[in-house]
Amino acid sequence: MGARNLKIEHIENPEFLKQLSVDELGALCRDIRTFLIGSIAKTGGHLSSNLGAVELTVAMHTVFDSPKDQLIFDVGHQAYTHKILTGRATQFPTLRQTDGLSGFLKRSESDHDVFEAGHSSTSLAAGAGMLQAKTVNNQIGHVVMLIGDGALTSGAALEAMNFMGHDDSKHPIIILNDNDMSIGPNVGYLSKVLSKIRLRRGVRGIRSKTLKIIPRPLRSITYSVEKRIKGFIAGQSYFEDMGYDYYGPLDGHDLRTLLKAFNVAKQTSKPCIIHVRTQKGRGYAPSEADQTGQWHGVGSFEVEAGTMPHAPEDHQESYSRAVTRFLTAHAAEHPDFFVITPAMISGSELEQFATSYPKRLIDVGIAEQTALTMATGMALKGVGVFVSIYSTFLQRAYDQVLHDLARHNVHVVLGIDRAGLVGGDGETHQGVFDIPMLSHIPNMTIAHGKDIKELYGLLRYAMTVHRGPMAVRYPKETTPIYTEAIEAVEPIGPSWETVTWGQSATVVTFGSLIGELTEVLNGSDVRLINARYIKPLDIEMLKSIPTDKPLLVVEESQRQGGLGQQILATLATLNRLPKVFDHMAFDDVFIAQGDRQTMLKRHGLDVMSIMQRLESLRHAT
Ligand SMILES: Cc1ncc(C[n+]2csc(CCOP(=O)(O)OP(=O)(O)O)c2C)c(N)n1
Repeated sequence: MGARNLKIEHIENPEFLKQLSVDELGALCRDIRTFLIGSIAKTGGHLSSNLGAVELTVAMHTVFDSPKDQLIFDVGHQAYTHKILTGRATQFPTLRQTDGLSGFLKRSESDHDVFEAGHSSTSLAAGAGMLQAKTVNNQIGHVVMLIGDGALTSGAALEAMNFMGHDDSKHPIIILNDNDMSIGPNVGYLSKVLSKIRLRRGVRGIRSKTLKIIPRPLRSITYSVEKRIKGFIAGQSYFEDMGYDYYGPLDGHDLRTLLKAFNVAKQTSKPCIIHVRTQKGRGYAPSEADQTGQWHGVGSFEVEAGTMPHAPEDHQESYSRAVTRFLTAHAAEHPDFFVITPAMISGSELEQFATSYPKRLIDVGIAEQTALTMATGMALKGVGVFVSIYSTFLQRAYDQVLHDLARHNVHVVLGIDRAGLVGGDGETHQGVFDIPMLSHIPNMTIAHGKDIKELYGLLRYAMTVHRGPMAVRYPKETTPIYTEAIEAVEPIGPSWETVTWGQSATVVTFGSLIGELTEVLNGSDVRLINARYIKPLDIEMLKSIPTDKPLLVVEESQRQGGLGQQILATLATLNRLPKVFDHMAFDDVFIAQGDRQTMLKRHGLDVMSIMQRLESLRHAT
C-alpha cells in the first residue's frame, strides 16, 4: 500500500490528505486506481470516467475543505474516488446493487455528497444556487463544480455558465474535466473550441514571434488584435468572453499542477474555469484504448484478459441492438431516413447503423431538447426521423415533445429505450415516467410490444403507416434474436390483443409482463389482454370487459397518470365501471437501484404478487 501505509478501506474522511506530500498523494492515486479496477471488475460500474478523475478528485479534496466547501460532481458517475476519500471504500462490493452503494452521489450516504445527479449537466446550475444561498448563509464555503466536456455541451450547463459569468461578486470555481470524450467521441463546436485551446502553447510561440517583428509603440495595439486572433485560434476567449478567469489547459494527472491551480482558484474572487486535460480510462490498457465508449459503463469483467463475460447468451441480444437492426433494414429501403441520438450511440447500441449509414446517424451531444426540436424541423420538411432516446432522458425534452413535435403533429418516431426498470443506475434512470408524461399530450401515440416480433410490427406501423408522432417503448432486457426477414414483418396498428381467454376476471397489461403472466394464466379462466397500445386505448376491447367480474390493470410504470387510471376514467365515461377494479403499478415513488425482479417484488409487481392480488379480487366478487 502507498501513502503512509494507509489502507484504502481504512479511509474515513479526506482530512488526512492535507498531511501528505505530493509523492504520497501520488502513491495514494496509484492505490485508488488499482482498487477501482479490481472492484469494478467484480461489480460493474462507470469504469473509464472514474479512472480518468482520480488525481483530480484527490487534488480537490486536498485543497478544498469538504463538506463546508461544496464539491459538486456533474452526473456523479465519476465520483468513486470521492466515495473512497469520504469513507465508503468498504461498501464497494455492493456498488449499484440492491440496497448497496449508489453509483452516483447520494445525500443519504454522506454529508460530503452535497448534490445528487444521474442526469448530466446540472452541476453548474446547482452551484449557482449554492452561491446564491451563500449570500445569506455563512456556513457555505467555496463552491466547486466538476463538469466533463461532454456534459458541458448541454444547454442546461451552458445556461448556468452564462448566468454565473455575469456576476463578478460571486466566485464559482468550475473545473472542466476535458477528456475529449462524452461516452464516445464528443461532438459539436464546443469540442472544437476545446481542441483549439489545447494548442495554446503553440499559440504562445506565435505571439512572441509576432512581437519581435513589430515596432515597440505598435505592440500594445497589436497585442489586443493578436488577443482576438489568439482567441480565434485558441478558442480561449470563449470562456474569458463569458466572464471567467481561465486557467489551462492543465495536465489533469499531474498532482503538483492541479494543487497549484486549485490553490490559485481558491484565492481569486472572480468566476473562474480551470480547464484540465485527462485521459478517460487511464491506468487500464483496454479502457485507455477505447474510442467508442465500450468501457464507459461496464458489467463485471476479467481484468487480465480485458474481456466482459456478461455479453448476452447465444441467440439473444439486447432490445436496443434488435431495434438497431430494424432501423438499419429500414434505412436500406428509405434513403431519406435519419436517426438522431443525444450522445448515446454506444448506450443505445446504434453502432451497426453508424457503420452502415454514418451520414444518417446524427449525434447531437447531450442535448435531448435539441434532438426533439431538430427532429420536428426535419419532419416538417418531409424527412423520415427516428429519435433513439432513453425513457429517463426524454424527461429533459418534455416541452419539445409537447410544443414542437406534438403540436406540429409531425411524423417522428420516438424509440424509447430503457422503458421500465433499469437495474443498477437506480432512481435517476428508471424508465417509469414516460407513460404519464406522454399520455396527456394531444396527437401522441404510445406503443409497447410484448416481444421482439410485436415490437417490430409496432415499429413497422410507426415508420410506414402512421402519420404523426409515435413513441415505441422497449425495455433494458435481452430477447431471442429475430431470425426471420425483418423487412417482411407486418405492421401492427392501434389495437389490443386477447392473449388468454377466461370468464372469471380480466387482467390488462403490456410489455414483458405479458410473457410472464401468460405462463401462469394459461388455462386459468382469466382473460389476459395485451394493451400494446397505451394510447390510444382500444375502446371496443374495453367495452367487451364484463363489469360484474374483477378487472386488474398491471403496469411497470408510475400509477399516477398511468394506463390504469386512463382505463378507469374511460370506463367511467362509457358507463362501464367494473364492480371490482384494481391497479398495480409503482405508487408515487422513486424506485431505488436493484435488479428488476427484486424491485418488482419489492413494489408488489412480481408474478406471485399479481396472482395473489387477482385471487383476492376474485374472492371479493
Ligand atoms: C441528460 C443526460 N443525458 C445522457 C446521459 C448519459 N451520460 C452519462 S455520462 C455521459 C457522458 C458524459 O461525458 P463527460 O461529461 O465528458 O464525462 P466523462 O464521462 O467523459 O468523464 C452521458 C452521455 C446522462 N447521464 N444525462
